Amino acid sequence: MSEFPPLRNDLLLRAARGERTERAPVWIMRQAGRYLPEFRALRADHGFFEICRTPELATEITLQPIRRYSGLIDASIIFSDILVIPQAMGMEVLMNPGPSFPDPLNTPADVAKLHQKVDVDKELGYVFKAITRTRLALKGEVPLIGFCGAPWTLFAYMIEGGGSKTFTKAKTWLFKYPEESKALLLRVADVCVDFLVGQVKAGAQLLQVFDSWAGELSPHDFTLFSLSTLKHISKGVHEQLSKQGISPVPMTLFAKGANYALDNLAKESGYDVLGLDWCIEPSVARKIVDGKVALQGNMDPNVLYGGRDAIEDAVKQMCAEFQRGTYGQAGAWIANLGHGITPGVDPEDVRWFFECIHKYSAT
Ligand code: 1CP
Repeated sequence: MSEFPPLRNDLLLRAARGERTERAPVWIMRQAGRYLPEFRALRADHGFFEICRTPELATEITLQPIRRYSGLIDASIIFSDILVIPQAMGMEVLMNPGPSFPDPLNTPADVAKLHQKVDVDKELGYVFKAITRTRLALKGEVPLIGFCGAPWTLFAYMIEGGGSKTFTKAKTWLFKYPEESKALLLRVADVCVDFLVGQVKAGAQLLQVFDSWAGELSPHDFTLFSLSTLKHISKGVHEQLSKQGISPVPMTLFAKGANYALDNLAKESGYDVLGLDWCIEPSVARKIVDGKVALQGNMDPNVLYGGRDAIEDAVKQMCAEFQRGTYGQAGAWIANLGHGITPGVDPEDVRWFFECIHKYSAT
């Protein structure tokens, strides 16, 4: 492992470990992205996956929001995509402008087309290089988050061949081929474990798993098809790190739309932080998780289109709700949006969001 400069802002890591902090650490999902003119300028000259695969470019883009919002932002997240795992398993993925798979998995027989074993150092070593490079370039200003997609969300892309409104193809697999589906989900989960462990070895200081399509499943099917693989990941990462004598890092699960599962996730998923979307009141979430985990979230990203007053009101409300709790580790909160930031937002309104979090979350 490389030697890295000492961390100067550990708010995120303290909150993730359940500590109540002097103010809420804040970052934004998809903070390096199309709403930033400096991102669009660089992206104009380079393909999406070209950036992901070129450590210099991935580092540069990861640092863009850190430079722009220096002193206001408390975490960086490595620039990459959840779809690098299907690529590592042997699938072709294009970005035009959303993700598309020319050759998706139509039936269980197509699983034979995937690589039998995935050597993450060989297939995803470019992410590890980008992480080490970024961690050095950050000079300890803020911690660096590594991430991957959750098996169910990746499975859905691999079968649908892109985004979907109905998830008909992926769900056909679940209900027509449940055993084959579970086997594929587990294969993806094993790659997730190796990939996340590699990211920690490369320098990631917290890991987030994105189950963006969790809310498409019924509570029963989430338990059956997603939860077991999410647990497999948290357990596998902890076991592998401990076997290799490496200290564990906090893990966050963002299971969008799965607020019905919060109780279960807090009790037995093995994650330190649960990300919330905006469809649950923070005070209700606090009560459900009862101090067992820290929470992250959850302003509706669209409030950022509403102007300064709307942003200030929403942040004030969110801070009051997250901090009202009297349950266990009530103050362990990482401020964020309830999903990724969208392309049309004014970067100066994002600055205002950060400033409001600093002001209203101070205890
Ligand atoms: O052309 C472009 O520049 C594409 C825009 C873009 C960007 C900036 C995509 C395509 N991915 C990303 C980066 C990205 N994706 C990050 C970078 C780090 C950061 O947060 O700053 C991260 C964490 C992701 C994760 C990701 N990719 C998720 C999970 C989070 C979420 O938003 O739910 C998902 C679902 C994807 C798939 C994906 N990649 C890109 C798009 C437009 C999508 C979603 C498409 C869809 O709705 O199906």
